[in-house]
Amino acid sequence: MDNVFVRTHLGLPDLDVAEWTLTVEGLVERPLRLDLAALLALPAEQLTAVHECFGSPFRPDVPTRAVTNVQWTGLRLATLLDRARPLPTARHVVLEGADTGSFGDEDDLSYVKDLPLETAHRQVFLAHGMNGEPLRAPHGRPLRAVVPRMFGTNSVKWLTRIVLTDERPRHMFTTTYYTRTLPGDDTPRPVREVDVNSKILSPVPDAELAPGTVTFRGRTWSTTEVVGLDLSVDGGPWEPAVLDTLGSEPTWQGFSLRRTLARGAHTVCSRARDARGRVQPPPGARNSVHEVAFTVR
Ligand SMILES: Nc1nc2c(c(=O)[nH]1)N[C@H]1C(S)=C(S)[C@@H](COP(=O)(O)O)O[C@H]1N2
Ligand SMILES: [Mo]
Repeated sequence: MDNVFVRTHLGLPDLDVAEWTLTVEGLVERPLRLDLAALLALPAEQLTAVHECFGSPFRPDVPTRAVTNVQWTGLRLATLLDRARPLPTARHVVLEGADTGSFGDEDDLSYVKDLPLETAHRQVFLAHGMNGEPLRAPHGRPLRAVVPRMFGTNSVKWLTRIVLTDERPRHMFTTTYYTRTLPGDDTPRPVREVDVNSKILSPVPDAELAPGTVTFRGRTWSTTEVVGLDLSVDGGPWEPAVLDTLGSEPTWQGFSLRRTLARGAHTVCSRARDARGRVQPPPGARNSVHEVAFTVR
């Protein structure tokens, strides 16, 4: 098994790849239907991007930090949209997966997400490969959407239908759940762009370290480049860590800092600041500063 987390709302679909097709329909001049061979025949591109689960839509303020970096292989949705030729009335792109089932108090649901046409055209990637292998079933075989810089919930797996519409679809996973009101806003908006966030990977929580120098390491990510990553040891002042710059791809960024610490119990907190000036908030938000407790023997 790979180490990438798996999230499903309706369970895995019973999907026969040989029978599977993808359609592009709705407000388009030329509806398309493609099988996997047709998609694999198109020139393949790579995309490396941070992949983060928003967490439970019932508890939007709980930090989960289920996050990784993935190298995807596939093609840009734009290639298919350009072929299908959206009509001037098309404003939204609806992505639908093959999984069906019950969620909350509704039955016979499928997994549906939507994006503004312009955003979908610019950003959505259609992946048939993941970390150098064909996509595995739990991750959406044979084809899934990937929306870089947006929460994983937007990256529809087992993609079967792409529908262009003039209005947003009202649905469990578009307008009922996965909406939130951000600080400074008074309207609930769909859960899309990721928050500025960070995760300390070393030491792991409750680690018992040998005496000497401790190297703190972790990852940080946002919708734009993270330009500052500060650590605070034992509640002390924030100190800048060494931070990797962002390359050309929408990946996470590494950080590290070495410190010599006395024996005993310690804590370390990480706080990221991005190029838009957004800073991780104190505890209580889903992207609050990350704290890890550990001991030096
Ligand atoms: N069809 C479908 N796509 C889906 C989901 C789902 O339940 N069904 N879950 C979403 C959520 S909430 C996340 S975080 C990502 C997780 O992708 P992964 O399981 O490959 O890590 O898939 C998204 N795409
Ligand atoms: Mo998720």
